[in-house]
Amino acid sequence: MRLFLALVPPPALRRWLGDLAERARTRCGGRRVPDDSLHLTLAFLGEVDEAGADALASWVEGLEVAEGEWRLDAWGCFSRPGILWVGGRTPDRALVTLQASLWHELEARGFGRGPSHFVPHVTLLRRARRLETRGLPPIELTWRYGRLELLRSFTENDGARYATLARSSTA
Ligand code: 2AM
Repeated sequence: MRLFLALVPPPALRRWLGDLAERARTRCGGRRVPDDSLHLTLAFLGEVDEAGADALASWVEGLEVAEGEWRLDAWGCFSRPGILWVGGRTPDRALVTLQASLWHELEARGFGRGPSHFVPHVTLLRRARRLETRGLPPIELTWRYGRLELLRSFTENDGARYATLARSSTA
């Protein structure tokens, strides 16, 4: 099964992000990530077997993530495959530290190395036809987080869907 570790936005923020995604879609085209699939990927793990998934779930349930506030104030894009996202003007230091500490542990668990450059972002559109961030509305949002999730990705006809396998503890 395809697994990844992510932060999932609280409901009110999810609605704001969904609204931004719709406004971006009318301008840029492409496919909107459904509101209930919005997330910030911290570590993409790829294919993991059932025993590996169980071990990861136990680990995640025992983790305590320091609470933080992520300021979302910038649009960005990755040219392939037409990804339009929201994130911070500069990578948030607390998130970069969290991502690095997760990968430190994942490496010890045999998951290889994490990406050399981590750009915290929330993907709003995939396969955008017009990858242009000028003219999109200004963003000023705060994401208060304190829990991460182990998610499983399923590919369906209309895109990916995610299911939560485990959540970290609250501090
Ligand atoms: P992104 O949308 O935040 O960019 C679940 O599949 C998530 O893992 C995706 O939303 C994507 O993050 C990230 N992902 C998918 N495939 C990946 C890959 N091959 N390498 C790194 N991250 C990937």
